[in-house]
Amino acid sequence: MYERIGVHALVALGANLPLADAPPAETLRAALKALAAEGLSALAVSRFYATPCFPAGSGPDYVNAAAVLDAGGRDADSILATLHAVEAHFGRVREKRWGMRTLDIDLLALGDSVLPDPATQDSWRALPPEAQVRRTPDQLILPHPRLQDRAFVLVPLADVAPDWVHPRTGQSVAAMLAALPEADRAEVKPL
Ligand code: PH2
Ligand code: MG
Ligand code: MG
Repeated sequence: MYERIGVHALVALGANLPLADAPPAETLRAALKALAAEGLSALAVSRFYATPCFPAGSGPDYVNAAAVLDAGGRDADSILATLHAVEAHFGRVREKRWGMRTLDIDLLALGDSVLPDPATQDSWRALPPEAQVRRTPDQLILPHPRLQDRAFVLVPLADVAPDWVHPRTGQSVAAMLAALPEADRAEVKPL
């Protein structure tokens, strides 16, 4: 397993509903502790940001953050299972896609892995916006197919992994962020 030593998992965290009395930012901090307790320690954590809900008008503002986790040699399915377990612990009920949530943790990338294969990643990444609403992948796609589109993901990610390079496009996080409209970036505000 020597080849996996040092592989990092990039994750996005988000919440737009309080959990019991805890506001979203508190839930994100607790989730990072829970991930560490499950063997996924954060090597770096971004600032926390207030972001308008996407799609616009579909709910309260989110708090979003990103982290670099030490993957500890684990594969993507194992990491994903832990992310889902931590989401469940913090009250996430997986019902409505893009609905409101007390905690969402998305696996954005695992080193330079491309899953399930390059052609499939490319086709999901290239999906036009209308089709993105209608179609949901039934398997894990890495890097996350919408990574390059969303300021609420890229602004926090640029705090912790500006030099990570997308294995299919060759673009760094900093370059993907610079390619977004300034209006999108301006909506993502540090707490
Ligand atoms: N997550 C979603 C849907 N919409 N909007 C913002 N601002 N931040 C999110 O993390 C987010 C969203 C689905 O996971
Ligand atoms: Mg999610
Ligand atoms: Mg999400």
